[in-house]
Amino acid sequence: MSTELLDLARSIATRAAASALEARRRGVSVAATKSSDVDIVTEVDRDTEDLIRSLILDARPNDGILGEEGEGVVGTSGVSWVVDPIDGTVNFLYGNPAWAVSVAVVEGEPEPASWRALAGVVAQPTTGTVFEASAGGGARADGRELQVNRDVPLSRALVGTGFGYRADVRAEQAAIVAALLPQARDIRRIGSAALDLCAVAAGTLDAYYERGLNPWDHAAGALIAAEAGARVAGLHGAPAGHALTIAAAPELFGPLEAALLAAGIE
Ligand code: LIP
Repeated sequence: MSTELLDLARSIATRAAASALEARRRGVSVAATKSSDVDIVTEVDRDTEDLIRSLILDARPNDGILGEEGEGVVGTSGVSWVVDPIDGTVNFLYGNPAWAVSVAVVEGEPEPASWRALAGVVAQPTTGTVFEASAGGGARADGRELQVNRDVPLSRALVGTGFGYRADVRAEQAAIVAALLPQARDIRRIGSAALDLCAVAAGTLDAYYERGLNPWDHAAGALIAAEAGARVAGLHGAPAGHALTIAAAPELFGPLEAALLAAGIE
């Protein structure tokens, strides 16, 4: 089933990515704000999610859907789709290339703590790269097998992270990254959790962590990173999710988790 779902997810994500890229070229403006005046949504976010939803339900009318921009759909099939139509929305608005369409398929409720991820696709239209994975089927980018970087000590690790949209949250996150920075090779803030997780899978980052992610930010990228050999989890063995998502090779995960705890992450 995972292979068929991956094929459908790839078809939907790549079609949505092409539509979003074309809309970007026509010009983009802010349609509304959400948790703060810098947490923006564009009409392209909404239109792209509408396209993805219609393609899913045309193919699998009994599935559930959890998306960033629309109402949840409760399915009867036991399969749900977790969708971020434009991950890296601020990059999309500014014309920076680090944004992607993220489509994941999970078994069970669309809850990170309990779902079993079956397939995931992250399509980055600005580069044409399509990252994908199915449960037990490995991770690939444009047909190339992905593997995380191994045996990298924290002191030589290139670590990705991201920040929330509320100023009080960002102040707390700044203190954490300030404590981590002298312990790592360097920090990268790409601006898309989905692409951060795919970068760990591809070895263009050694590790990634972020607090405050929504299920749609990490659903597909977490499966891709895990299938490329990363350990993807929260603190103390918890599932990856809103509290914290860490992705790294198994031997780097522990030292990074310990450094984050020592920096005061909770
Ligand atoms: C984004 C995440 C990113 C995070 C941003 C934002 P969005 O999702 O992918 O990792 O740092 O603050 O939440 O809002 O572009 O879908």
